[in-house]
Parts: sequence; C-alpha cells; structure tokens
Amino acid sequence: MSYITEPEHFFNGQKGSLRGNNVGSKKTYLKDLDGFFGDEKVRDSMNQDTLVYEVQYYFPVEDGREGGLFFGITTINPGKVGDEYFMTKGHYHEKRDRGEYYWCITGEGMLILMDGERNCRAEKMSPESLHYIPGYTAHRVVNTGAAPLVFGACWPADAGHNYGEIKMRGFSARVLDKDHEPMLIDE
Ligand code: PAN
Ligand code: ZN
Repeated sequence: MSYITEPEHFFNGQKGSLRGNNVGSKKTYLKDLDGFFGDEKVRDSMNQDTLVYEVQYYFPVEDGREGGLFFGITTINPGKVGDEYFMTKGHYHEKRDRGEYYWCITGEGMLILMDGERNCRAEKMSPESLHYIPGYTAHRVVNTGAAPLVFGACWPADAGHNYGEIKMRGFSARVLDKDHEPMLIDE
C-alpha cells in the first residue's frame, strides 16, 4: 500500500534552527575548550559560562550504523579569545576514511582542513557555500564575523569523532585577527 506523509523534520533556511522529533542539542562553553585555543591564559581569564557554539542534531539511526547518515546544524557565536576567533574543537573522524559535507547557512567564517601530514588550508565560508571534507582530514570551523555563523553538516553514522589528537597536537595553523583581517597563521 503506497501513501504520502508530511516531512518529519524542518530547518529554518535563514537561522538554521532544526525542529522535529528526536532533535538533540549539545552546547559547548568556554569551560569545555581548555587546551583548544592558542592562548590558554586568556581563555581561562574569561567568563567560563560563555556559550561558544551549539549543535542541533538528528540521528535517525543508532551511532555507528554502517550506511546511515547523521545531520547537524552548528551555530558558532561571534567572539574571540585574544586574537583567535571562536571556533569548534575540530576533529578527525574515528573511522579516518569517512568524509562529510558542510554548507554555510548564515554568517562568515572559515573551514580549516588538515590532512594526515598536518598540511592546513582554509576555505572561506559565506551563505550558500558548500564544502566537501574528504576522508583522513581534520576539520574545524572559525567564526570570523560579527554575527553568529550557522552551518549544516551531514556525515556517516559510523564516522565517530576523535578529539584527543586535536586537543593534544592542535591544528598546524590558526585563524587569527590581524588588524581586523582574518589570517591563516602557521603554528
Ligand atoms: C559536525 C561537528 C560540529 C561541532 O557536526 O561535530 O560542527 O564541531 P566539533 O565536533 O569539532 O566540536 C561534524 O563535523 N560532525 O562530524
Ligand atoms: Zn566531522
């Protein structure tokens, strides 16, 4: 028997926000980002309850299911730790070969991509920009604007996240505010 249904999920095309059943949310505050910014002293001196970014997500299958896909909308608030813009932690996928799509909904920023040899490049993000993240590539988003940066993401349900390596060794370059210009600076 064939039938028509209403969609189960919606996302707002201007603000990104996701609604529907089983939508979860994870908030990351400055207190959760110990060791991720270049100037730990400055990060430590700031209000630790500052919300840096929030991910709204929808996981239609269980974590780790081969062939499944996950969906998320990330909102990074504007702000800086010293001269370093607010950003996501960044990660490799636990299953290294798994790729991902990001697309920018609103705001301005950069996607930092680092390959297995620690070579970094950054792609500019602006509304409607689409970014393919290949496997074996660490990825982090930086908000370089004065407004929230909102982007969508779609990744394999069995990708997993490896944050430990980034916490320990970081990316080999950072996006810093140099005279009001975002620059990709090698460490
Ligand atoms: C994204 C990220 C999200 C938050 O959904 O998880 O933007 O960034 P961090 O996970 O680096 O804190 C994704 O890349 N999933 O694979
Ligand atoms: Zn990812």
